Amino acid sequence: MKLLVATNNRGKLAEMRTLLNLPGLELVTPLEAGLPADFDVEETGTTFEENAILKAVQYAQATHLPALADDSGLEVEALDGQPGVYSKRFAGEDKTDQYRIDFLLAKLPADLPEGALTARFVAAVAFANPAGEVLKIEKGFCEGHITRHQRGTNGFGYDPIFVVNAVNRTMAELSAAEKDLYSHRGDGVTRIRPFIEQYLKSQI
Ligand code: ITT
Repeated sequence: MKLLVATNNRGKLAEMRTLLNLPGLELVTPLEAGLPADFDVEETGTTFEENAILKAVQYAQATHLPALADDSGLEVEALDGQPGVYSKRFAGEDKTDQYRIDFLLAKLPADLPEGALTARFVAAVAFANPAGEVLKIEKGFCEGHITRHQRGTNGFGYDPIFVVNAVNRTMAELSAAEKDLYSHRGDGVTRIRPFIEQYLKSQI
């Protein structure tokens, strides 16, 4: 069965490939499914779930393939949960990951010690059938805190400034396999994977 990975984000796509390495499942990118390179879904929701559903539905309808979408972001307690669903756009449109990191660090209250900069990564993953009906949605989390001294070069996005509490290393210092084990995306996809396996069996 073909499954469209409904994302334009290369980092997410690479992680999804490992997390969804299931016998009989062929992962297809939007380009491979014939969508134009500028195909995009307007993320008008105010929650991760709403945006994941918007993406899963519109990508499935556009390709007539089952689609899995991820909407994710970073919630920083000292910033009242920002940037949250606006993690990509928070610092303005079309910025680099480094620009977004610097922008976020500049917003942190100067008096808070690093250990108090509690944060978490959140991912909502939604599965839609080829008719664009959402059949399953799950959420995943990763608890940690922000460091003002970025470390590591793996991963993408805010990974270099997010310290994973469980291992006391930044997400960007983790190998790909370690990130899958601890990350919000790993958590969310692991939760939805049994459903995808079941759906796959029902299609044979
Ligand atoms: P798609 O909508 O095409 O999937 P996107 O990058 O626009 O790609 P989102 O709207 O879900 O995805 O925005 C998520 C942003 O949150 C992403 O661009 C990163 O800045 C950040 N983010 C999400 N997951 C992350 C991770 O695992 N590591 C670091 N940053 C992450």
